[in-house]
Amino acid sequence: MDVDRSQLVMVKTEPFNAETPLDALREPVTPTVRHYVRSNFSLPDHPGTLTIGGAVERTLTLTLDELRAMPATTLTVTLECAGNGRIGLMPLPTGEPWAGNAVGTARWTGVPLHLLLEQAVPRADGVEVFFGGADHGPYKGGPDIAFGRALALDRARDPATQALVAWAMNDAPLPPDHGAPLRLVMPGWYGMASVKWLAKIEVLTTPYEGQFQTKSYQFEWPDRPREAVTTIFPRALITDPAPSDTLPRGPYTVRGKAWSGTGPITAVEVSIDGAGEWLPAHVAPPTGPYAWQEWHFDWAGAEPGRHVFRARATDAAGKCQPDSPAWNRLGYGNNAVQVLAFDVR
Ligand SMILES: Nc1nc2c(c(=O)[nH]1)N[C@H]1C(S)=C(S)[C@@H](COP(=O)(O)O)O[C@H]1N2
Ligand SMILES: [Mo]
Repeated sequence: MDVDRSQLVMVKTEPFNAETPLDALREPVTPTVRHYVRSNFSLPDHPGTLTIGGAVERTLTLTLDELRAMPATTLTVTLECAGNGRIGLMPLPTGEPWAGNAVGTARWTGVPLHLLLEQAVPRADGVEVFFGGADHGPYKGGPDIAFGRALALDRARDPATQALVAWAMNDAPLPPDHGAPLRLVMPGWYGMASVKWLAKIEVLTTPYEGQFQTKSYQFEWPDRPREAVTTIFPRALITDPAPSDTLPRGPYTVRGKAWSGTGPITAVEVSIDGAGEWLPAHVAPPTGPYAWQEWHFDWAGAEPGRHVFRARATDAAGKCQPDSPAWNRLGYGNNAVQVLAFDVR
């Protein structure tokens, strides 16, 4: 299958990491070739089957055709990398220097995870479910390791989690960069939980302690105990104007997207030139439980010169965005309010 990487904003060529271009973020669903890519290793060969084993009554090995023949669900999901916005942290943590657009929304189609687990029948001593990717390589000068993540068994088997073993993205087979031929999609969680090139599901009787579970994707706060990275924090993104745009004098409609893993978004507010109060923007109703929402603000316009917009989102859980990022050693979860400068001429 061809890999078209020409329409992304490059962060690293190998392994390939790239952001969604801003104009693609104006669309309700991100076109596949413009959806950000985050990979820890080079593109792997996938065995072409999915094995479900470990602490189960029935070990299953399913072919792609068998998976495609099972009842499928389609869910529109906003995926964001936990490292998105890392370059806003000072001092700059190690890790990919993501600006702010390692986010995208796609329609994912696949088998609900709970149906697969029900077929395998987890044993009573199961505590977690491990998801193994086919990708691997030497990691940070150490030995060869593979990408893998685990979820609590109760969460993985709960239909309300709405996790999918997806075989289609935007109504077409998954492309190589997004996990062909199979991936997990864990709605509402930062992207690391959505294991690509999924080859193996294993019910575990003890907690998984691999690199990408207990060392990466941890908030290491300077002033309080570490926490695992899980659900996406609320964020409002301004998609129009673009940074450093020059706008004509007169009224202008500011537009953007807002999302949260504990959504829906209940309010977006805008601040202009830091003056006065935050003003309410119009927020569109959610199109699904895990998809971003569009918002806009009708602005009367301003005098010629440089101006600054800020936008902030509040979600159904009452979570809001901080004015400045909460620094953590590995640079995750920067959902500080965006500050966007532009000119009026
Ligand atoms: N097997 C595997 N799955 C993976 C990764 C990876 O490196 N290997 N990266 C994760 C991270 S950190 C993110 S943000 C998402 C990105 O998904 P995308 O490339 O389809 O946008 O994939 C996740 N799944
Ligand atoms: Mo990520």
